[in-house]
Amino acid sequence: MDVILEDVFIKRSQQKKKTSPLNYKERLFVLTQDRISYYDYDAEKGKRKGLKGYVEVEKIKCVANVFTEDNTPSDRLFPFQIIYDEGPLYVFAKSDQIRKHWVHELKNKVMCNKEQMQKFHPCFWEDGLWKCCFQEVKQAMGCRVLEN
Ligand code: 4IP
Repeated sequence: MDVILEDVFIKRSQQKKKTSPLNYKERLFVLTQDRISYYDYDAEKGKRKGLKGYVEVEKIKCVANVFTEDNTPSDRLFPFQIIYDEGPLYVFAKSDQIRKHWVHELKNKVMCNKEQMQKFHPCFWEDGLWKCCFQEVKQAMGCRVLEN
């Protein structure tokens, strides 16, 4: 499949299980026509290693920036979220320009998806609540209208 975009990002663990750890890993993200895939990455050799996960483009319901919190480490200043049925996948770009590029490209690709969200959460889901609206249910309806 042709590669549309490829960049090294930090990603937050999706915490699919209640017991999953909250951690951040450097991964190589590759956008193709159908999928966003992320791979383990050898930074020294600049080489792609094993596939760690992927999200199908047609399952994405929303793509948006996330509000950067105070005292954020310098490698996590440009977060964005890819929301699909599993919840949000949080990704951190190295610059605002790279983030803009990905968000723009992804928004274009998901524009015609069946399930789209009108509202989203502009802050992170963390420690069992949404930091924007303090709702304690992960599936809780977004608290801000998504602008395009
Ligand atoms: C893992 O932590 C990694 O962060 C995984 O990310 C992540 O999977 C796991 O989350 C999390 O438990 P450990 O390496 O310390 O085990 P990656 O796959 O990039 O290595 P996701 O789902 O975020 O890809 P859960 O929720 O899958 O358990």
